[in-house]
Amino acid sequence: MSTSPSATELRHYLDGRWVHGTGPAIECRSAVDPDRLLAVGRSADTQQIDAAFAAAGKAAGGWAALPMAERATYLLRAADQLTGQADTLGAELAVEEGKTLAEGIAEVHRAAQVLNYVAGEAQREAGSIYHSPRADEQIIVGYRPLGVVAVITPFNFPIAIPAWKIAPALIYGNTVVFKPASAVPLLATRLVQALEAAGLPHGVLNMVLGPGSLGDELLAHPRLRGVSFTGSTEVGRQLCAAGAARGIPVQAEMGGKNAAVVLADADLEMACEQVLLGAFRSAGQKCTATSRLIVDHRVADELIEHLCDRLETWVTGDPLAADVHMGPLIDERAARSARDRLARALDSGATEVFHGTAPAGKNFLPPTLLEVTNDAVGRANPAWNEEFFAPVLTIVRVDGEAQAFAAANDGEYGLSLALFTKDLGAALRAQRSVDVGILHVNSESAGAEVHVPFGGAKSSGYGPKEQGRAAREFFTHSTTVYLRA
Ligand code: UN1
Repeated sequence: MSTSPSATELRHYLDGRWVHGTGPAIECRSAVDPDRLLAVGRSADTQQIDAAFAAAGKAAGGWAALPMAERATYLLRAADQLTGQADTLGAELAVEEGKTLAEGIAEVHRAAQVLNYVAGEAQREAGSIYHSPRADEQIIVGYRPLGVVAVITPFNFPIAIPAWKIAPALIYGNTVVFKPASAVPLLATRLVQALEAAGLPHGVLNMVLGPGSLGDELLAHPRLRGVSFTGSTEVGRQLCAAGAARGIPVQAEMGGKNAAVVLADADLEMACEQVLLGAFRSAGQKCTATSRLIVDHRVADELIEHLCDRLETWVTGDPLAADVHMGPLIDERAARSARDRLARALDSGATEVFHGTAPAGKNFLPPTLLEVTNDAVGRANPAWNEEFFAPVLTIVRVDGEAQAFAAANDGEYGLSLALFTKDLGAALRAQRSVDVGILHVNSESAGAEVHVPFGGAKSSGYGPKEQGRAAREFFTHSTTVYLRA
């Protein structure tokens, strides 16, 4: 094990100060080379979590009282900071998380774009006015912040997801206790630093670092008024239960097992390119990644041949290298779990259609195509119904649109569907019959624009959607005012 002398010191951000942790030791290793220690420190302990909530509680009144346009200025300045540093931070992100440099830089720009969009809320409508049945009265609906909210984020978008939760929390007047995934404290720290450099008042945003178990402590804190979480369905469900037990709203974005449906009339070349991006960019580690390919049997052989040809040239390796398409998984545990699931899938009857190459590093997995049958045996295969969060795509052949949509609806998740067809009618029928929060027609299953709702159906999501105006639903409560004058 090499302990780099340049390992950064991990610190928590409490009431506008960077402080050392007083809990158990924590560390951050590069996804690319787990022997490379990037940062070390100590977890936040119970008293520090308390201090984070106390600071957020103290700052809440003053922050909520500011005009929204003033709150927006902090977000705008932070966005400028991130844009100016996008190349450096993108490279740091690639080393920490393992996605390619291009994806890392794009993610930093996306975080800035989120901050800019959310800041614009100060120029949008603030509520609604209704007619009253009584003379001299109108009914006004306005929005108030929840108070102190917790933001708990996953490893796979180390700066974009924190930005898309923290920015709306702040703009609507909440104060925040932020706990990023333990694997990616560096980019989380960069976001907090950008907001600090923007002059954010002390206590408005606080960050505590540590293992997942800190989440339970946040949920138990008496000052907590709401939680926004993205991560696994298992953890999400626990947070939902804990929130419900206390009567606190929880917004949870959880797992996915997203399909690309390729109908017989689709543009196969385009479908092939989009399926590749959806399944293998970020090594399949997106809740929106394509992990099922449901293809009409009339075009299946041709599409699969196309995919195999393209995967022959798909380079897995150092995410900082220019010609690389895909980096490693986040850590050894993730890689081990994906390998175990793959082995179980093959044992349960899945056929391996393609097995790519990958460097020997512990966290690397090659792109893999599997096929299962369109029957009860195929449906029971883990490759069909479990989220691998890895570069594995499971193919099933179907006969026509109705079978395709039924296959897409099979299972507990309902986040995103990518449909490939030239038939507008088929697109509209998909919207009416497939239970997903996001439907892409002729584009990959991943990707989210900042100004429209994001989130899933069934077990993929709980509580109001994120992004766009939808974010207001979660981060505020409404007051209905009967105004007679
Ligand atoms: C995207 O598809 O670009 O955790 C965003 C995730 C999702 C975000 C996906 N919440 O992967």
